Amino acid sequence: MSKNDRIFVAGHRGMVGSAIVRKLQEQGYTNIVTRSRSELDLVQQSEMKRFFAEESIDQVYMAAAKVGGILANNDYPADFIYENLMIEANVIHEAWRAGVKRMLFLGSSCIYPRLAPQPMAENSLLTGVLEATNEPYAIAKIAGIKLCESYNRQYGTDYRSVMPTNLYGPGDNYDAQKSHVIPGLLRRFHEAKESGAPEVVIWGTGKPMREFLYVDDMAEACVHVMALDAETYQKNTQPMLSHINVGTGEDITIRDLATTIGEVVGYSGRIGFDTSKPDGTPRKLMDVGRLHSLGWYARIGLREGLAKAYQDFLSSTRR
Ligand code: GFB
Repeated sequence: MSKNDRIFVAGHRGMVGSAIVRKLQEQGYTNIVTRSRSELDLVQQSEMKRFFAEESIDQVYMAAAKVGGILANNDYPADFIYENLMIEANVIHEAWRAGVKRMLFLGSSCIYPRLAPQPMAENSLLTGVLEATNEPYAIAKIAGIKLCESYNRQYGTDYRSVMPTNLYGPGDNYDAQKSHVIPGLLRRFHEAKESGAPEVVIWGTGKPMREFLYVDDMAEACVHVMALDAETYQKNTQPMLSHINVGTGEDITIRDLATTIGEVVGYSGRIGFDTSKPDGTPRKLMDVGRLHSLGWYARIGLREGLAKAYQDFLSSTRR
């Protein structure tokens, strides 16, 4: 792999894709190819075929996906499974057809069984029942891993997969309903501070535990994994268990997360709980041993990351 490779970052306008583009530029990669949705619809196979035939791409980062928080996953299951399956199948198949040798597919920690032993190791995949609120999304992401592995086994490609824990940071979706917990709570605590509201109500019981990774750390892990030589990647994975977890190895209750967000935002009122909303998986802490043995560790702590994310939220309200 060379710094002059033509690298297609699919989903470069999203939180993760834009962080990967920033990280590649920072590390001296000079030939990054991006397309907006209006220029290239990844759901359309014919468009993907034309794109790869014309562009001579060497590497692909698959950061394009339909994503959302617990309620969005629960409310729009058809969109989540259809769009993600189509994007993965089109990008992976057409990249292979055009001779792309190396790819990085990005999945999610929700691929693991709802009650997987904690921390969740890569070999927990397909050992139990998935969490109901995001099963369609998880099935699509599992299909993405299996697409990569199948093309590797049958055609000798070098398609890798990383499974990030819950991500947050600049470029997040701050929608009150459809977002993940951190952007949703940054908005709610900020608005409560501004209006002087005595209480912020968070969803569920506050008892579930989650692990959070700042998106710039995730981008750095992605570039690190892609830059490994093929022998090292293969030595640390297995042909049919080829994905690598990405996380911090530490988790926190949603209640403590809310308290920390309140402190970062500067809100001093009460926290209430709306238990009519789902809790989702009780816990999903990543086993990051495989990644550590490959030489990568997370660097940005939660409080530091939340402070940066809050600044991004504030500037998004001015954009
Ligand atoms: O971030 P979140 O939607 O992702 O929710 P999941 C995490 C936890 O925070 C759940 C609670 O227990 C929520 O009930 N929570 C409390 C809130 N207040 C809020 C709020 O205002 N907004 C949100 N969104 N949650 C998603 C999956 O699950 O995680 C996706 O649905 C994906 O498939 C993603 O894997 C990373 O961790 O529960």
